[in-house]
Amino acid sequence: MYQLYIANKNYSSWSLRPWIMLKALEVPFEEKLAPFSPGLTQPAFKTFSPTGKVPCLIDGDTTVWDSLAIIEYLAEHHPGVWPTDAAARTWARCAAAEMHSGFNAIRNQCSMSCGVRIKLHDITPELKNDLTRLNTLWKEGLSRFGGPFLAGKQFSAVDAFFAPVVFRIQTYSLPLEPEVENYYRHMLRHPAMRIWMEQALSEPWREATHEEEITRFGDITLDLRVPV
Ligand SMILES: N[C@@H](CCC(=O)N[C@@H](CS)C(=O)NCC(=O)O)C(=O)O
Repeated sequence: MYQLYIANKNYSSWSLRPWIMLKALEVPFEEKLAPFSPGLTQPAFKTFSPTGKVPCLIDGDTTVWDSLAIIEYLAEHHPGVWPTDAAARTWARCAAAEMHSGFNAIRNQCSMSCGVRIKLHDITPELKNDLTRLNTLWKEGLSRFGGPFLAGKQFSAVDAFFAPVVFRIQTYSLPLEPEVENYYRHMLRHPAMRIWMEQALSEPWREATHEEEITRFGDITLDLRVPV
């Protein structure tokens, strides 16, 4: 059985991608959750991942690190990771790659913390640009492939790549255009998203660096996590 190393569900956006993909495919796996220790780097992660980062998938003798590589590894072994329709598949790959290498303002100014709600001090021009692009991209996928997911009827890897953004939109009340609201809500209702959220809320850990990142650009208005 696969082993998937991840970190805190509350904070670890990259971990969510392969985790939700495996759940959506109904592929069994052993979840190995390594909570973040204090600080910027995680030397303990080096015991299972060559980069010292999560997520990391172990399949027997094979180690697959980096969320995009894990998704592609899964695509080689299981149907349903990418859409079957060629045009939808190409679009999904482009959008996932764009997420993997871009959207830096969303990533840096709205770091993932599923269990809190934040009022941003302001929407910087860089964040505004990312949000405009996000809305455009989602609108394009939904209108071209008919929804309810970004590349058509089935949840696919492109939705896995944007799943952390869905939680960020919720945390920071990021503005969405009406055409993409239903997608956002549909994703929040996805059974695997609900499980992730429920488990994130019940985590007993707080890590100072992540907590500091969350409040650098805004103020916490609500903390739904179990008190520690
Ligand atoms: N490009 C990598 C990024 C992985 C990554 O940065 N993971 C963070 C947690 S969400 C991490 O492990 N940080 C620990 C560290 O940098 O020491 C991927 O897609 O898997």
